[in-house]
Amino acid sequence: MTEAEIYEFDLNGYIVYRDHLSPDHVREMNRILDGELRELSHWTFRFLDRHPCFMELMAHPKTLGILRTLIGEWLRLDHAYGIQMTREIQTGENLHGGPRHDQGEHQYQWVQGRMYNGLIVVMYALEDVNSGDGGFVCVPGSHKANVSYAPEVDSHLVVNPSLRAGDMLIFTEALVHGTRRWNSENRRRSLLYKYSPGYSAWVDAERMKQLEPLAANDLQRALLRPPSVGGREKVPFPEAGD
Ligand SMILES: O=C(O)CCC(=O)C(=O)O
Repeated sequence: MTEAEIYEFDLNGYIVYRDHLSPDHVREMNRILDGELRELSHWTFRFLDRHPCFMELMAHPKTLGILRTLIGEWLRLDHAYGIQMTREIQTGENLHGGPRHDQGEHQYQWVQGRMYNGLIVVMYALEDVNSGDGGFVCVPGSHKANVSYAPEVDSHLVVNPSLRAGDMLIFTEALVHGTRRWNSENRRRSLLYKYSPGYSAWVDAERMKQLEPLAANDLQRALLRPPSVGGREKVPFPEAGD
């Protein structure tokens, strides 16, 4: 991450990388998902096991380079799911997360000149989101809030970032964030990959075991390792992600 990117993430608790995925890449993933999700009626869906391209995206070199700054050398994939929203497929509006939430797992700290994060979410937009469409919302800067106060989801403190298909939004779960009703004629479709430090887990790591046979190389296998400290090797980061 550049100094400017670190400044932005530190300030807001989230950052958007524009045009992170090419239009062809987005088109191909949408084509695969269109074939897979015909009967979708719930706003979330599983996708990692639907095509090898999603395991490859888990290990996207440039994304891993950013995560290396945010989480460190021993990171792991904690879990992943997709979100699809339309006027018909909705979820309850909510805000959640925040510093020290979930038994202290949601954390954001600076010690000796570098940052430490707990669970980090990488959200790839596969469709455009205009501000006001709804979907992902957050309270910028709330990952550093010192007052235990929960704003309402329609508070003036809440923002609804606009995204173009191919953009990547990264946020810490220590940020107060959530979902607003989807208001657009177009659908929302996002892929969420959630990464943890190597020592911790948010979901039951047993659940991720079933994905291990899908790993196509050492890097993917390393990212799917269950949490531990002792004997853990660093992630073999690809060069383009340095
Ligand atoms: O993207 C959204 O609508 C909400 C995501 C969320 O709440 C989460 O990742 O914890």
